Amino acid sequence: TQIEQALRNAIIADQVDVHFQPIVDLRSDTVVGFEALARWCDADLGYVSPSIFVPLAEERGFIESLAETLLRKAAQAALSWPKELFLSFNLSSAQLMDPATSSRLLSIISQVGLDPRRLELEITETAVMADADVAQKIVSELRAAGVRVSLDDFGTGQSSLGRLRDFSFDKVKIDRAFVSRISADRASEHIIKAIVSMCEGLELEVVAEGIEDFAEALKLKALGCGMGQGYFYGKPADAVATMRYLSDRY
Ligand code: G
Ligand code: G
Ligand code: MN
Ligand code: NA
Repeated sequence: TQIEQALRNAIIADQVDVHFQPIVDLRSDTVVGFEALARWCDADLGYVSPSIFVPLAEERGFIESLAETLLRKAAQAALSWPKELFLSFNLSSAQLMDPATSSRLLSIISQVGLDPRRLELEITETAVMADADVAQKIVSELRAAGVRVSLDDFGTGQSSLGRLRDFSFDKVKIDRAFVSRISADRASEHIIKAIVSMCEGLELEVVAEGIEDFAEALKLKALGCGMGQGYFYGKPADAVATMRYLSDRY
């Protein structure tokens, strides 16, 4: 198809870019890391969302080369940030089904020179479910190397609390569906409160995604949520704008 060919060309021509969105410690209001988000704007097709082209790349078997390009770029950008900031990178389902993923990712960051302890990988439950044994092996290999792993989009999809028991994660990212409704309905507030309390017991860090205004930020702090991310703190921006964002703050 046209989009598939265009994406292949864009990967070869190094035209798929990576943007960064700040993740903030809500207790101190300081930036602690950035999530890398793939961005592709084609000359003919215009802006194409990663929710379209990531699944396409998986389906057509070139997610590996796409992910490698993106991680390399993201890790390179992270080298120029203050060194305590982490880089959070999304893993796709296909990557979590491939036993070679952990060594591949570790070799990329080692080539670039990024400390594995500064890398965090975001995985969704849907991705874990495809082949739980392989996913578990990948996660434990990465964690053994010092990489942290977070469970993304928590609370949506077929969330099973058993997953939190059987898998070793470092962090849970509460899906923005709950955050966006925190001011409107009490149910979302109770659910977030329960997730925060459960994560305290399990010694997992919690990030609230999709914080869009001050009122939401205040509410999440009051609920004891440790970290936040969303347009209120910063929209995804390219590497140059990200450096500017950081130099305004540090
Ligand atoms: O940035 P945006 O909201 O458009 O992202 C849409 C979806 O694409 C999100 O679910 C996000 O996690 C996913 N996504 C963005 N960048 C990447 C990437 O580099 N790899 C993978 N696997 N998913 C990504
Ligand atoms: O699935 P994942 O959590 O990785 O998706 C991240 C996506 O959420 C990114 O594409 C990003 O553009 C989007 N996003 C981040 N912050 C906000 C926000 O405050 N509001 C909305 N609507 N989307 C956000
Ligand atoms: Mn994510
Ligand atoms: Na998410």
